[in-house]
Amino acid sequence: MEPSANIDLKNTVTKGKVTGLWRLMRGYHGIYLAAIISVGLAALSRTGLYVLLGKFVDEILPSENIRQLLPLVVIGLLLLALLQGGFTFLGGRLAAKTAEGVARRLRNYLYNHLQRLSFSQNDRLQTGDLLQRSTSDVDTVRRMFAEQVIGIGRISLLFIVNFAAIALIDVRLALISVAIIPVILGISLFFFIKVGHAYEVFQEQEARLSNQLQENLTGVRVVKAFARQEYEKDAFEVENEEKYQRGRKLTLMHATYWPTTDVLAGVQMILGFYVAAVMALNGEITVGMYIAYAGFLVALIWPIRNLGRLIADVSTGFVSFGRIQKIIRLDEEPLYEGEYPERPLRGEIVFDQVNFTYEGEEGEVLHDINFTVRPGQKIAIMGGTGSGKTSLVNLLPRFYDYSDGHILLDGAELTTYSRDYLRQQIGIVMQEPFLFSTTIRQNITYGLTREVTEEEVYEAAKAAAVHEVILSFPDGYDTMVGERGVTLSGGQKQRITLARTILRDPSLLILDDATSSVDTETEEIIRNALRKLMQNRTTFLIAHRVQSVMDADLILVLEHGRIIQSGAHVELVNQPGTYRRIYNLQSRIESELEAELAGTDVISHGKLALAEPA
Ligand code: DGT
Ligand code: MG
Repeated sequence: MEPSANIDLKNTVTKGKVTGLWRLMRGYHGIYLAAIISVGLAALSRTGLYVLLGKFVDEILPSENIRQLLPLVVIGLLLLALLQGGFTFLGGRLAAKTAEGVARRLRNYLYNHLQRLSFSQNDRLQTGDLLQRSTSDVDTVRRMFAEQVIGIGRISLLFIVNFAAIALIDVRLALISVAIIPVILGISLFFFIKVGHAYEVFQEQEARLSNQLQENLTGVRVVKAFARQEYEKDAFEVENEEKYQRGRKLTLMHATYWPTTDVLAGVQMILGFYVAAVMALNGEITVGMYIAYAGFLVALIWPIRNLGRLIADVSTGFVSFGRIQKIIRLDEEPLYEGEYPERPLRGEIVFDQVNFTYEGEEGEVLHDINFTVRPGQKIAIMGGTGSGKTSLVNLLPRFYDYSDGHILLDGAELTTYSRDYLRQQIGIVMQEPFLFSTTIRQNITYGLTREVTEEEVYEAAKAAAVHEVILSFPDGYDTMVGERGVTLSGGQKQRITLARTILRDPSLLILDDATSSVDTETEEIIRNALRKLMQNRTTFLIAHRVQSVMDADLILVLEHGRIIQSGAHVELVNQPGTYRRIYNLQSRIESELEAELAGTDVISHGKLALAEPA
């Protein structure tokens, strides 16, 4: 039976590293044990082969039945050789099965886990780092099971079996045969730990280099615009030189290690052969024993040189596993915890002395926010950059939870609703539009839980004033977006994400600067189309143009996380304050612009001149 690909790792592998790895192997323990037993049997078969060879020389060769026995011996030797090969193969297969299974488990888990991290956790993580941990670190753990642990098992078993076989011939000979081995092992351990460090700095440099390359490729327009090609080329050469130096050092270390241990292993072998030969001459051991001994000795010494490498690699496997554990330990956002009412949201919202601070940061981003929204109302939020507009609306789908005060949604505290429900009910057009590298249609229908007709998709696109644009692309709605497709302008992206949200037909709508990248005329079209959509639907609208917010039921003006003004347009323009100032400024620019376009020369005074007078 295949062990399950998905297990909940959260509560199992976050303990110690050894317990973690052990539990990660759930379902594979038997398979891995079988792998190690196979490897042991392979070692025994090899030893058996030399035992038989020794017996052949000592007992069968001198016997009178040599002619009858010879075929049997040959068959026996062949069989043992086959067994050795077969068991080695089986051990490798079983170890690989375990390694691949464990790696698949880790990858599956990490993928799901990363998707479920809370927003605040995501803010702190770096994409590159996460990628590294879910690919290269997982691979290091995979290799630990596929190659290193099984390799250490193989070498240890070979050592034990062959040492025992030599000891059965003669204990003194056995001791002499391993005299230099502690030295070889010591050097090997020392070397591979050093190599491990050198490899690490080499890898770091490689990462730096590819980072630089990637940044230069994505930022190639900026590099060219600032005529910095030469500078970037030099900077790259410096880093590349560093990588060359580190790579050379690494190669040099290897070039020293293998010949050194070759000599030491050679000395050990000569020592063994010499002592055994003397013993054979003195009649202490037979010629057959000598031949068998030669076979045992080779299997005892050569693999030892690799043991240090395997042990050092296992330690990097542990480091990688520790890095993965750190990610697994991060808390997931409990998406389904809380109420999931059957009915859609009505959209009545009360903010009552709400304060908000980003987790792990100093300083409140929102202070003492109070306002009330009746179902179906339109609330506009204005305010300078960084004043907290996005932070405020992000509280509603519970991307972040407020620190103090209350938010009542349809009469119940916001935090009693499940996040899943809120995100199904609330449609949000985010400030930074994001599209996936797939077709425009799939981008618009993304995340829908119901079937939609082609007609509905078109309607949504029309409401977002992007239908015509999409039709002008060669493949229409099937046009690919991103690197292998069309490159969209900021405003086009924004309108496609707007269509995506419109199609979801949410009970509560949030438009975070949803028309910031479109021209005034297109904005006007969108505004008219949205008017129908916003009817009877509570809508939050973040905008910078007074034109967009004028007809809102309630306008909130934010400054440094506080509401400094609130009310309808008529109230606000009739009181001194930020709103009136913005209103006057924007009206003036607009009328001057209109005058300019009409050809009247009223602009020549001062800074506001938008064009050279004719
Ligand atoms: P905008 O979009 O430039 O017009 O500005 P707002 O009004 O949407 O500002 P907002 O809410 O994005 O930022 C308010 C403050 O909160 C600002 O000091 C930056 C900080 N902030 C925004 N997003 C995050 C976040 O995800 N994590 C942390 N720690 N701070 C954030
Ligand atoms: Mg914002």
